Amino acid sequence: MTTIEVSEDDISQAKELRDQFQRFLRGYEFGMREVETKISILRDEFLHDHDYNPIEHVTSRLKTPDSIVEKIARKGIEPDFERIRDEITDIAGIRVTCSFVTDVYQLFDLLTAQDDITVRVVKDYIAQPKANGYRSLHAIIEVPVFLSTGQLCIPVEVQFRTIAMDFWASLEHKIHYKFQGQVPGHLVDSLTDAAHAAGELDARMERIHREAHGTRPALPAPIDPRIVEV
Ligand code: 0O2
Repeated sequence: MTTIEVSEDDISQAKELRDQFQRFLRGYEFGMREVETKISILRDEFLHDHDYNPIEHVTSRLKTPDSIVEKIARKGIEPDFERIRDEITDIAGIRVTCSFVTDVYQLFDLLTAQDDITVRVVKDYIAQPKANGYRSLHAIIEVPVFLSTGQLCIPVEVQFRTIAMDFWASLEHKIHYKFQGQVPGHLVDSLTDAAHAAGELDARMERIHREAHGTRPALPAPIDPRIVEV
């Protein structure tokens, strides 16, 4: 058996690195909370002032340290906090599930038009679905977080989707995981068909909703032009 000598210095350096990493991740947790609050305020305001709730549910998650390390290695990123903040933009992730496609775009517009939000990237997989049929509107936004030590600008990935898109993505994710990415061709085809059916269902449900309730009050137009990158 080989023994490894670990000096006091090594231990204190490892502890310092661990503390820095925990501080780094806390910034993301705070940024995520800021964005969650914004979304929850929009939801409450809608409910009270328009008697309508455009949001079905909101979930959020912080990437685990293991998953961050795996992505650093996969993307060949220098293990430096600033580089990681620049290159890994989905450490904090929020998923907003809406009833209808118009709600998806309205919420996106209302959130990204806020003065303290900077939009870094938008990927509109609803306008241009992925080849497998995946649909959702993704935005990487930056939100300021005010700490005792100063201000941080935290990137948060927000995915907006409908219930039908969420149902599809959840099943596709499970199948992808079960087959470790090697999904048999017939299942890939079935999933793509199901994605088209989900898209048609979204359109039908929205038509029925409009017929039943009429057009909802017009909401403000987006202030910032969209940065679209797919
Ligand atoms: P998790 O656990 O949801 O976070 P990158 O993030 O840079 O590696 P990319 O392709 O630039 O990859 O990002 P993109 O297109 O914005 O998509 C990233 C996230 O969108 C994924 O996160 C999924 O949540 C979701 N997503 C994208 N494509 C698909 C798809 O085909 N099926 C499903 N079910 N979800 C998808 P993660 O990190 O994969 O997982």
